Amino acid sequence: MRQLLITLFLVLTHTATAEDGSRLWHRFEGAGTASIQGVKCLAARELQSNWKGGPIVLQRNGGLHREGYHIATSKGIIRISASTDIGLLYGAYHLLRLQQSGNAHQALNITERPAFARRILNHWDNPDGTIERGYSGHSIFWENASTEVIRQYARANASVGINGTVLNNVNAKPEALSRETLKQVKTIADILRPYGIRVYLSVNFASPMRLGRLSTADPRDKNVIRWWQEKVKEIYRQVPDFGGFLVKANSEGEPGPCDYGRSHAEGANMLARALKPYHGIVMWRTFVYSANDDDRAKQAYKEFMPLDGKFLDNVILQIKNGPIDFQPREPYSPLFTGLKSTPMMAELQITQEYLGAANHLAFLAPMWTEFFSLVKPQSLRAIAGVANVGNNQNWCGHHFAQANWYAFGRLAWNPTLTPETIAREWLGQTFSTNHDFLSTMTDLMVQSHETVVNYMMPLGLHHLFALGHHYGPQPWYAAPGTRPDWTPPYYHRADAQGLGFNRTRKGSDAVSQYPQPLADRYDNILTCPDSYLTWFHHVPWDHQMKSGRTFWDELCHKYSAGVDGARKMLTVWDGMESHVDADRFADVQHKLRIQVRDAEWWRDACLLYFQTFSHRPIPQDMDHPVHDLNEMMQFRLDITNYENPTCGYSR
Ligand code: GCV
Repeated sequence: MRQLLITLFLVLTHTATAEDGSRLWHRFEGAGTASIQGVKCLAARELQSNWKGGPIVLQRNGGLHREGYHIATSKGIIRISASTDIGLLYGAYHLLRLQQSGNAHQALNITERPAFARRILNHWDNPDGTIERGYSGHSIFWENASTEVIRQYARANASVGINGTVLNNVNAKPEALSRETLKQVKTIADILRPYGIRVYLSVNFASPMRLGRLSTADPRDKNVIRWWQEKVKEIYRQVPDFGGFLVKANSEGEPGPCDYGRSHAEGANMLARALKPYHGIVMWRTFVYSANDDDRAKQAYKEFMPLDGKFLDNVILQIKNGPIDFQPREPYSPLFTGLKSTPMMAELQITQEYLGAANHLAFLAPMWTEFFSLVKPQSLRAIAGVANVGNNQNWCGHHFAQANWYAFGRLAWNPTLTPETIAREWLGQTFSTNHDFLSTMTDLMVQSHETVVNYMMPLGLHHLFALGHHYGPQPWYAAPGTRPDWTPPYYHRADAQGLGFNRTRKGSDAVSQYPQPLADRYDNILTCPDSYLTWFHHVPWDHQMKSGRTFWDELCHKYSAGVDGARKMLTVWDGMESHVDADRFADVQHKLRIQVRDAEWWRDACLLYFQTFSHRPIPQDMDHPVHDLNEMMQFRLDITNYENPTCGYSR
């Protein structure tokens, strides 16, 4: 009974018509009115229900890419052609997107195909329903899963071209491969399949021991090899189009091949051989670091470059966008330009682990297009995004966090889209097509990421977060006994001379992992971009910046600009009331107020703390801190509930 009630609740919360954000960007009002002819498929049904324009014909065209489509208007009829049902579905969603964003009136002649073959969400969902770094309730897959909610999830993904999903946390429990779990995996796969989405699983490398009761998980052991072959066979019996495995090995305490003196390549290849007969792949993560190295930023490169060319062709190395860990801004991971003979995929983080969780408005398309401006999409085989989806009414915890799910899908389909285009499309479908609303809010969204970087960690600063929750600032945190690379001073290195990690040739030499001319550019303090300055340099407090200010003054101005930017977002939103329904208006306003307060908290904590090293005054022409350092250092950052707006402020 309880199960039934919970399921009913979940369905209702995700399908209600109240303005709670549950409809995402699919806010089709009223029934479809058009004549839809041709191929009978899901695309036809979607158009039948929602398209309000002229007649449409769906037709086959075997010459098009498997997932591509062509849309053309001729004599008042729109024709969508594709070689598969999925191509037709993507074409239908393209048309509906044009309709919802007010752009369906002109004659159409559109040909599309995706840039990446695999466009995958990674869910860090645990079997008990909790989500690691999730800020939007519990998992929609595990514990009280609802078929209708999963179907709506599939539809949302398909509408932006996402075609794969890893259902469980990379910190994987061996039980992810139990018979019981695989039954649920089959159920989910059956719901997702009509939407062109394949399922993948994260696996624990020690599963043969913990689940299969073997005495080892050594990838050279015959019994281990057989165990994986049998397990893979069992999976494909249930899910014939299963995508493959995602593996976090020998990272943050997870088991892996190095436990047996074997390399990452040996471990990955053993799994890849088991998957090969079924066309499955292994996505092997490069997120590795140890406490003993002089510079965490260099470690993945050092460990994986010697293995270049040693992986089988159905292994893809999954590399986080930056060399450390999804910081608000990082230079790209040098593995992307270093590896020459190994398939690679980028891992982006949609969930805002380091960007204000579900409390801050931070549109991430600008960060991701910045990444694509340096890492050529053609060099990548696939793309993954760590999902921000949970069972909260609005799916993502913040109405504007939905835009990051949307943007990930759109960029995975076409990484040359601009943040402006994506923001405008999303706003038009989600809120209003009013011209003033669209132009004002597009600007706000596009600037929001820089605003957050400014009030959290400008000028290349990184990892100033409190240990554990990664929400608020604790640049001073260095409790005795804590691993140095888990404390902020390891990264900022503040002292009487200046601030920042010296990664130049005279320092840790991380710059040399980049190709020329970038290595030289980053190595020289005069040519290094301001945005990466303290990432690569220990910058003297009086260093002359390009702006003419000293470094200390520039730092103060950046923090101040961040707070001003957050305040401006709130003011701009306040002016949008007439364009937005009352519920979502109030929700967003409430979150923006938290964001302003958090921005002040970041500015004050960081500047007051760094001032104890710089011994320089905060410039007169900017707002001065409203807190006092001792007071800030006593705040208890007890964030167990990210929806609690007082988080970070309790003593
Ligand atoms: C899933 C960071 C996060 C962890 C995460 C890890 C990873 O360290 O804080 O929660 O674990 O990255 O990406 O594996």
